[in-house]
Amino acid sequence: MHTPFLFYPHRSAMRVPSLLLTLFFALALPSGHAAGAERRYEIWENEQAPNRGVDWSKQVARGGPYDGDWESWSYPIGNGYMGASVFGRTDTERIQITEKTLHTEKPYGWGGLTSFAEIHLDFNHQQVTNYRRSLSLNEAIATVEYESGGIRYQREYFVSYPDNVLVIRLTANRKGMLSLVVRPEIPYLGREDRRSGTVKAEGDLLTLAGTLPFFSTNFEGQIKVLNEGGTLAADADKGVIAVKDADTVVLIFAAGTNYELSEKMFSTKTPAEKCDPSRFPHEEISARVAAAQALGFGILKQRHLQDYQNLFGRVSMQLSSEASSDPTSILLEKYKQGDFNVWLEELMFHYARYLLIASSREKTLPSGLQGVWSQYYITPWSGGYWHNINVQMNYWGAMSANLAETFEAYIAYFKAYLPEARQHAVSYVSKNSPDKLAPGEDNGWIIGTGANAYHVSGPGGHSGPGTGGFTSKLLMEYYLFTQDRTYLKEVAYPAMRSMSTFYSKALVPQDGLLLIKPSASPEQRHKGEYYVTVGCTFDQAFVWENHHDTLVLAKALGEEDDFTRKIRNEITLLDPIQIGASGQIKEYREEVNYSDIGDPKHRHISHLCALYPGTLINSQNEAWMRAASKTLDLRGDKTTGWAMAHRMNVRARLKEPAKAHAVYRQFLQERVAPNLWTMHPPFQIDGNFGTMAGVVEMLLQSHTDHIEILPALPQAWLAGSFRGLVARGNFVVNAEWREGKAVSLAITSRVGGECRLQYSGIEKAEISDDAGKVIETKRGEGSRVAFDTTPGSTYRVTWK
Ligand code: FUC
Repeated sequence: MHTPFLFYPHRSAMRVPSLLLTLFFALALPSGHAAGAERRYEIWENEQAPNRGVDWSKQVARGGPYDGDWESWSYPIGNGYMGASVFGRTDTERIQITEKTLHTEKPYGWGGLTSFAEIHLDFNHQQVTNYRRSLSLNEAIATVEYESGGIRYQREYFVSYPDNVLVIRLTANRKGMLSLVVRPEIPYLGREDRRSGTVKAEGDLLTLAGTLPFFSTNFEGQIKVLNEGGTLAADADKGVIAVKDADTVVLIFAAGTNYELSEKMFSTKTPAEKCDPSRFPHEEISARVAAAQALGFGILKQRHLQDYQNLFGRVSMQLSSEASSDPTSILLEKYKQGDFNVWLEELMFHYARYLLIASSREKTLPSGLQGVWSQYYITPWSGGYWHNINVQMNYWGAMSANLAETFEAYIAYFKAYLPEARQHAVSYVSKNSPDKLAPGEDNGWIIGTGANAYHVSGPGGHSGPGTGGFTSKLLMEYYLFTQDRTYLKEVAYPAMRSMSTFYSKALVPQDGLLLIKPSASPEQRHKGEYYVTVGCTFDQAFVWENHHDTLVLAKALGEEDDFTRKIRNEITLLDPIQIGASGQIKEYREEVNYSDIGDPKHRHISHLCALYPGTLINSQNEAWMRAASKTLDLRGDKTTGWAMAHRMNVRARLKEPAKAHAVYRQFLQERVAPNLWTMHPPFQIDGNFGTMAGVVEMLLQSHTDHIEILPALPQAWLAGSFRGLVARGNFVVNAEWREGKAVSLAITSRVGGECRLQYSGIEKAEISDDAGKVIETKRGEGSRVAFDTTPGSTYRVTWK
């Protein structure tokens, strides 16, 4: 057992205005980089996405219907509130819309995401040449261009976050050549969930509106059709608008429901009482469409770019690669055949940053199992927030990839479900440790595995209450990365402390220790049944993590009381990590040899959560590190998408670059579709986000009390650079390396505090401040130095 690490000094963490930050980054660019010389990333094809329709006969993880063309070929755009999947077709274009709050009952009876709308654009362009469709990651804009009948047609699509609308602009290179029918559809009408709705066409407006009775969700979408030149004809009976002979057409689409994120959503037990049936989103959507129309296409696009690029432009990362000239599907196919083009490894990283921005923003709900994209009637696993790894993985890289704002969606969600999670704690304690229930007082909070916009489950079944610590870890990380003192006081410390309160009550004395009972390592089975036990590593380790983090935060706030003393004692009685006879980290206390209990190749590696995302297993304990490595060797990499992503992060923390890179390669070969969505299978976005975190973890680590540069750099990435990655303590790191060695390194301190760096040879380097003055540093153990920083200043390392 080692003592809690001392983390960063306390400083005010007021947000630094983005303009200033941009300036810091520009100034902090390592030599050899020119500002503005960013790489262009896009996914593209010179073929349309196929659209063969859905296959009802294929069940996908309790959801359906399956649509392989949507899953593999459509291009996703989104703004956190809604997502659109664009096919880029020339006969009939298909744009499938998802809005995060529209849920049906199934698959579990507590709600699941369901498709919101399909927008068809009938062009009837059958013969086309010079076709190209693309999704620019630098701009978050999808484009389609082609020629037909001697005319060149172009389309642009984006979903604006600031204006919360989908915008599509259609142009042709000759006036009066644009004719199409805009034909929206409410999907899955007439099915057993009894959703009702109509599509109305009037003037230049199409309105889709209806109700999904399960949660009394009233929904509405509006499409404004704005033509320059030509004519519009609304067909009220068919619910379509025909555009004839226009020069340019702009479509503005807004969507919404009467859902309101609040405590009531989770505490109300009668589903039909969750939304207010007397509230309709009509006026709000009309206002949004009107506001967007008033801005006009040019300004909408400018506002979209400004918003998006402020986030996406913060980071650059180049590995030893050159842009490929192959269409994405060919690049991927070649990679699968063994042409390991590093460009794809780099592109995937940036694509995940794109997807995170597109699926999770402040004031939206968090990114779900499929982000913000679901064409399904019943989305696999409800499209929900699965708290035994999936939703956490969605945010593992958010902070280090300089997108902490995207996690604000989860913080708001957390605040809304917290009262219900407190009820879950009361139920759990009443049932399992009734003598510890403190009526009317805080019994802590706990969340189980399944959750979504309308529901959070309590713990139990196949996953033990470690799911709570797994979740609170994210709340902790947000503080460690941002150093936001207000958040620390108002959210992080109360949340961590209250989770510790729950754990303190859930621990049961046994054999001189304190153990979680009942306890379960997520989804592991023994002899066909979920295996429920006492004190499995997953549960014990997350109690350790949460107690430890609570103590770190208490120290940051200068708090010390009976409760902190109590958990400081408890932490010594957890015995969370044990090494077994095969040299493995035991998953269970009662296990002797590896896989005595459970599936030896199980996708979950829950006992290694103590290494990633946890910190309990770290390089201060080499025996544990060796055992963790051995465990992974035994478990193997033949597994599902997100499970490979977890292995990649664990290998990075073990500083096993070759193995981390090997599992990333295998993931790219086996679990990626041509639109670069990643497959469990089916499509789950956690694999995209988990590997993004993995790439950062190979280049930069800061989970102990030092920032480590290039901790797990594989052979294939021997030269490269990154700019804008973030280390805990809110230090922005830029680095460039050649032949595996850093040649430049600059750290921008956002909030001040002591910066502690570890890198081979750094003790012999000079570190200078903004004025170019060499600063004093303190030598640490081995290749470590520490120095004080001033908020906003950049420190450059010069190798001697
Ligand atoms: C967890 C995983 C499954 C799947 C589901 C959504 O239960 O064990 O593999 O990812 O979440």
